[in-house]
Amino acid sequence: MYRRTFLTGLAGLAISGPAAAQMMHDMGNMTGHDAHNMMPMAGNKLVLPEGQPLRELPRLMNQASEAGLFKARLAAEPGLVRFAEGLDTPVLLYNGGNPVIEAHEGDRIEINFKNGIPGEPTTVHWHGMPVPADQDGSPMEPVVSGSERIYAFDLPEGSAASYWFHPHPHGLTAAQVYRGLAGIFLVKPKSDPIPAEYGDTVLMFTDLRIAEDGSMPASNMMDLMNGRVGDHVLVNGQKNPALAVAKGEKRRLRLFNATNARFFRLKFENAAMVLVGTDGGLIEAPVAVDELLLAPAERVELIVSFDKPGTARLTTLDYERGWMGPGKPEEAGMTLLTANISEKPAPAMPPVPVKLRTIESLAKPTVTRRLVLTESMKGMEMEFLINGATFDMTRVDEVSKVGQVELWEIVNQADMDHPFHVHGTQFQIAEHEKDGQVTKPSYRAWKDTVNVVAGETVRILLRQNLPGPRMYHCHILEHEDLGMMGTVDVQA
Ligand SMILES: [Cu+2]
Repeated sequence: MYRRTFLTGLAGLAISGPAAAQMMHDMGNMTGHDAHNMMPMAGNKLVLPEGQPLRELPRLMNQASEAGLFKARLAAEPGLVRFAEGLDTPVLLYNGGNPVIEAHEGDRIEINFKNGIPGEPTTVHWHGMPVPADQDGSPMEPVVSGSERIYAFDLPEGSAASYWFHPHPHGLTAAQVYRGLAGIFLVKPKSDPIPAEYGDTVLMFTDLRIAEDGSMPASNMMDLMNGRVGDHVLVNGQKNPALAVAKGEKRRLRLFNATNARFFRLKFENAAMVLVGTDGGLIEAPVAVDELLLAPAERVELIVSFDKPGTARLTTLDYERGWMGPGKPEEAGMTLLTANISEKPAPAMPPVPVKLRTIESLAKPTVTRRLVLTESMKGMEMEFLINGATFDMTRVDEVSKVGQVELWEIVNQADMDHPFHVHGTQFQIAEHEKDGQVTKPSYRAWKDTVNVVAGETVRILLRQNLPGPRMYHCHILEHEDLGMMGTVDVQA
C-alpha cells in the first residue's frame, strides 16, 4: 500500500470484521477522556513504581499424584491489579495472575479450562507447542463464556523449550491479551545441559496502557493499524524491577515477548549476553551477542554474566519497524530490568557448556509455498492480507501432509514488519532475502515465530508431525484479528 494515500484517508478510516465491531462499540461508548486517548500521549503517563525486587510469576500447581502426569485447573476470569499507587485496574487473568506451568518431556498434560470471561468466547492456544490440532486452542475451537473444556496432550521427547499460552478467539485475541491473559509454559528436558547454578529466571514482557483513573483505554485506529503499543513495558507485571546478583554470577534468563505489538531491540549494559535458546528450545552451541531483537511472541534463553560490580541495565535501542501515521512510540532508552551486582563475589560458577544439543537438519523440501503479506485500502477500510485474502475459517488455504518437509517463502510486500507464526510445529530459518541480498543464519535453531521485515522475504523449512487444520498468521495481534491469517490443512 501507499503510505501517503493511506494517511490522507486516515480521518475517515474504517476497519472491517469483528475487531471493527468492537472498536465501533468502544467508540460509541467514548467519554471525552477516552477521546483524549485517541493518540498516544507522551507526558500524560501515570507514574508506576520502579526498582522493586523482581517477583516470580505464580506456579500452576500439579494436582496429579502419578509420575508423568500434569493435571490442573485453569480459569480465565476478570480481576483487579494495582499497577499504580491507589488505583485498581480491571483486567483479565488466568487463576488470578499470569501463571507458569512447568512440566517435563514425556509428560501427559491435562488442563481443565474454564472460560469465566463474561460474554466472550476464548480459547487457550499453546503457542509453539507440538499439540494435536483439536487441543491447540485455535479459533476453530472456541470455549463459550461460562463453559469448560479439557485440553489434553503429550509432550514428546525433544520438546523442551520456553513456550507460552494465550487466548486465540477470532477477532477478540488482541483485546483479551492486552487486558492481561497470558501465561508461561516451560517444558524441561530429562537432563539439562545448562548448569543448575545459573538458576532459571522467567522474564515475561507485557505492555500496559493505563489511563489516569487506572482503567485500560480501548484501542483506537492507530492501534488497529500498528498494533497496540502501551505506555509501560512490564516485566513479570512490574516496571523496571530489580534483580540482585553477585559479582561473577551467571544467570539463565528466559525472555518472553507477550506484548501485542512491541518490538524489543535489547542490550544488556555492563553484562555479557550469550544466546543459548530460541522459541523451540536450546540451540546447538552458545552464541555471544551484543544485542538482540525480540519481535512479538518470540522468546530467547540467555546466559548473562555479571562480572563487574554496580548496576547492569537491560535496555532498549531504537528499531524501525515501519510505523504508520503519527504517534510512533519511543522505542529506545527504556530500562526493562536493573541488575544490582554486589561487590562480594559469587561462589565460582561452572563455565557455559560448549555444546548444548544437536538439532536435526530438515531434509530437502518436496513442496514450496509462497505467502505474500500485503496491506491495502479497500474503500476506506484497511486490510492486512496473505496472498490477497483475509482469514476465513471456512476456507482451506493450503493443503499439506504429515511428515512432509516444506519450504515456505514468506514475502513481505507491506510497509511494516510482520512477525509470522505457524501453529503446531517448530521451523528452521533457511534464509533472509532483502534487496537481492541473501543471508543465511549462522546457527541452527527451532523457531515458531519469525519477524519478516518490510520488503523482505524469509524462507523457512518446516514439517508438521500431527494432522489437522493449523493457523499461520501475523503475531501483531490486531493484524491477526483483522484477518492476516490463513489455514493449512495437514492431512494424515
Ligand atoms: Cu502484522
